[in-house]
Amino acid sequence: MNASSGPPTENLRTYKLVVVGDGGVGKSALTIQFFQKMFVADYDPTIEDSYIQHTEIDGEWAILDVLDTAGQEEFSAMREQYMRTGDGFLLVYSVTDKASYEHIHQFHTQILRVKDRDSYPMILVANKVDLVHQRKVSEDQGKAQATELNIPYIETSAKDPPLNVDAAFHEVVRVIRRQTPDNKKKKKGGKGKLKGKCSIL
Ligand SMILES: Nc1nc2c(ncn2[C@@H]2O[C@H](COP(=O)(O)OP(=O)(O)O)[C@@H](O)[C@H]2O)c(=O)[nH]1
Ligand SMILES: [Mg+2]
Repeated sequence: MNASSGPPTENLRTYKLVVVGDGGVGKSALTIQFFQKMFVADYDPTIEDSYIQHTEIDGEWAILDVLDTAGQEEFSAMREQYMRTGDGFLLVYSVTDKASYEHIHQFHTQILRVKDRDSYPMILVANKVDLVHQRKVSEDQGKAQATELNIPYIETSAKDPPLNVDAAFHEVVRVIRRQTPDNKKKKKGGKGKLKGKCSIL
């Protein structure tokens, strides 16, 4: 029997979340702040690791299985593999690094291509907003890109005191939960894609 407090142990849905973005934007700092409630100033940039935790989101317990990605090889089999298995994605850039902001659409495009879908649960995460004097990407620019990609936007800081770190992870789970069977449909009319479309005469 379970004790009355704490998460239930049965029938919990597991959400596989993947944190993507350029190197140095704070993917590991956000992930470790979420799981271990501490800020790591210098986490090895080459370590790719996953973390699992029971979490209650909007009164409903879930298992969050989060992959903190690392590495730059854009078209590696590794990257496609984690994109295939993710249920939801945090697209992270740093507000101090314009290039990381500009690279977001590439991650977005690649995820949709790997998933063969028109949309997929993702959120745009503008990290390092504590560094106000080094800021290169404004809130308006962040929101504009989120609107263009049709995904939610959130500003975070992984540094203590953390800002919106839990909120970012929880929001992706909400987006996954809100998926309707209709927007789970595969991409329609993709050019050159004939699979499953042969008609039987
Ligand atoms: N000031 C500040 N520094 C951050 C923040 N997030 C990460 N950093 C720092 O930025 C550097 C890169 O972070 P890291 O998490 O390793 O980036 P990753 O390569 O995307 O995993 C490290 O020195 C972090 O301490 C943040 O929100 N605010
Ligand atoms: Mg890292």
